[in-house]
Order: sequence, then structure tokens, then C-alpha cells
Amino acid sequence: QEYTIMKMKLVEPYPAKLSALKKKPLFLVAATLRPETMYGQTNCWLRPDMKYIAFETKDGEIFICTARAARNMSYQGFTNKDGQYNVVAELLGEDLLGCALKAPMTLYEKIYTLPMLTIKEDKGTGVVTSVPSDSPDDYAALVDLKKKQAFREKYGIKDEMVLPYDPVPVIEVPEFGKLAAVTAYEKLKIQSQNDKDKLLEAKEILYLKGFYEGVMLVGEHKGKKIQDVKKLIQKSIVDKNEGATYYEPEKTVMSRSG
Ligand code: ZZB
Repeated sequence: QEYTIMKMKLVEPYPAKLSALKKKPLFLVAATLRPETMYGQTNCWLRPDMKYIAFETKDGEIFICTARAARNMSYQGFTNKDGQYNVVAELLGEDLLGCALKAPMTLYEKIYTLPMLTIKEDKGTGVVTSVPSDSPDDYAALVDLKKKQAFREKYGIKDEMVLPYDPVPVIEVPEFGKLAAVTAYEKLKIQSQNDKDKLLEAKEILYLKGFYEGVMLVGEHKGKKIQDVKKLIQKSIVDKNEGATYYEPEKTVMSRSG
């Protein structure tokens, strides 16, 4: 599986657990299958109870992700030595919540790290960039946070990190309009980020329709079809060093969850 990794830069002051790393460029690195949606990022998701590490890349940057992803990256030329990565900090997602980030491409000047409880350990980097216009999971999790003040308080999330952020129209999908994930959420009557079956259904429909019928509404490829520009957008992200290509090995039969 080929992903695009998006480098989301932490804005200083860094959280307490990373204060020893001040002056170094720190990035949360999110794996996405949809680089063409990055204009619509509104926040970054972390799972509060999940373990993350910070490691140094061969370019002297610090990446934050799961140890599993760091190991994969170390075999893909991200570190000095194949198969080796240098851990400079160990953290839980909750240590990193409420941090301000600068993310490439999005129209929001600053976006924040927020909690998502359904992030999987064994996929991507464990850091997820949020595009509520086109990802039903992201829209559901954002609505959950906006609706429930108690949920925000539990994780120390301030109102201004969530309430001003709305889905941004970036792709038009026939029958689903300019905010396809919002339409799918409403059509399927999704209730929360835990509405697993409906979210899976919504995601599958939108992956397919988005790719074959979606049209860009913004950026240098405005008006063009996603299937014609997806690769070009990915390449431009990599060329600008705003991200990188990242591969995930096939799961073994033993660990396959279905
Ligand atoms: C931005 C984005 C925009 C995404 C979109 C999707 C969509 P999948 O779909 O299950 O194969 N993701 C990445 N890592 C994780 C994780 N560890 N746990 C949970 N979700 C994760 O997984 C790939 C997609 O799921 C990624 O692509 C990421 O969200 C999220 F408009 O990045 B995506 C219709 C979907 N649209």
C-alpha cells in the first residue's frame, strides 16, 4: 500500500515532554491515501492512549509517529542506517493533544492536534490528518468534539482549537456535492465516530466516487478530474519536501484482522 506522508510542523512552545528538543524541527507525520484532499485539512488526530515515538531522520528533522511506522521508514531511506532509527522521545497521544501545527496546503493558518479514539495501531503512522469535507471518519469525530464540551474538557482541548474549524469544499463529487463526507454522514444517519459499519460503507463509496468522478474545486488543478491529478499532487508535495512517499508492507496472514 502506497501512502503519502504529510509533514505537519509543531509550532513552539513544544509540549513539556518534548521541551528537550526545542530548536529542532519537529513534525507529526500523517499517512494519507488522498493527497488531493490536503487543501481541506482542519486538524490532526492522535489517539490519547496510544504510544508514539520521536526519531531523528537523516536530514536532522524529528518525526513523531508509532514505533512500527518508524521501523518501516527506517527501511525506506528515512534514516541514516537501514533498519535503525534513533528514538529521542517516547510519548502517549495525550501528551501531544492541543498542540498547534503548521500543515502544508490547508487554508487554515494553524491547526490543532485533537483526540480520535478509533485510530488503529497497525495502519499508517498512527497520526491522522483530518479532512472532514471528504473523510466521513474525520467529519464524525469533529462533530463529536464540537457537540460535547465534556469530551473537549476531558482532553484539555480549548474551544478555539475546534469550534472555528469547518469542512472546506475542495472536491465536487456528483450526487454528494462539495462536502461529500457531510452528505454521506447525513444520508446514512451516522451518529458518532463509533458508528463503525456505516462509516466503513460511507468511506468505501467516497473512495470510489471521489477517485472516478471527483473534480478539484481549488488549487492549481482546479476543474480537473481527481484520477488525472492525484499523482501530480502527490509528486508536488514530495518535490516541495512537504511530505514523502511511504509504503506499508502487506500484513501477514497471522496478523490479518479481516
Ligand atoms: C486523509 C483523508 C482524506 C483520508 C479523505 C481519507 C479520505 P483506510 O481508508 O482504512 O485504508 N488513516 C490513516 N491511518 C490511520 C489509522 N492508523 N487509523 C485510522 N485511520 C487512519 O486508511 C487510510 C485512510 O484512513 C487515510 O487516508 C487516513 O485518512 C486514515 F478524504 O487521509 B485519509 C473516503 C476517505 N476519504
